[in-house]
Amino acid sequence: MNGAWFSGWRHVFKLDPDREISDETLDAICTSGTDAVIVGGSSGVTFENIVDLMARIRRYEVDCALEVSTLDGAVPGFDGYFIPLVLNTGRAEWITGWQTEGLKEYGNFVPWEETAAQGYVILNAEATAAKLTEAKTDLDEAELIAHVRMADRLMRLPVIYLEYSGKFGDMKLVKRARMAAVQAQIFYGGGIDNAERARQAAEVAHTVVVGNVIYNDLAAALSTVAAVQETVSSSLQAK
Ligand code: 1GP
Repeated sequence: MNGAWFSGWRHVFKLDPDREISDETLDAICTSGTDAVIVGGSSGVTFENIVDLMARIRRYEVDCALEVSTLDGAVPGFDGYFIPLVLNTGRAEWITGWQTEGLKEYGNFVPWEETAAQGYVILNAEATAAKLTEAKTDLDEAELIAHVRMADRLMRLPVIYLEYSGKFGDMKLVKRARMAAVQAQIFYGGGIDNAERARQAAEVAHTVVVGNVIYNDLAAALSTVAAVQETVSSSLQAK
């Protein structure tokens, strides 16, 4: 797609460094056949809990990336780094403010080839990230497509992340967003808690992110890997 280090990812598990995870569960996640594990969270993220989780994931071969969401959360040693920019907030510090602060401090150490900006559009008002950033979540289709074009065409961001964290989103809207994007890779995350929802998301997004269900129902979480991969391969075959 875009030749980037994450361009082949179809299924991703997201782990929150602020939540406990047993060795058995982590083993199942890292050996599940998922394309990658992203470490990231909206609250309680510290240098220490990121290092701790990274060291445990590093025992496995799976690709592992960090979503850098706090100034002291830039931990070396990951395969790749995502820098979220929240596009649907009126608060500039979440669009480029904190990111610029981070670059002032760590700009000389950024592994640019393995670092990518993510244009976040947060679409669930109840999500912690929505509250934190005061995101305007009630976007209609025209407003969402305008955000996608801003990210994809004007800002040329490599990733647009449609974030419904905690709630399964409107797949019709996600499809419209995907169709409006020309070069960006569309990540979808939120409320995927079974294989059927994973399949539906895989039909409309390039990359499907599964988070919360890992901590509530491991078997259901694991079932999403094959669901996404089968959906991707059947759509490739159909072409
Ligand atoms: C969260 O998009 C991810 O950032 C996944 O969402 O936790 O609802 O699966 P869930």
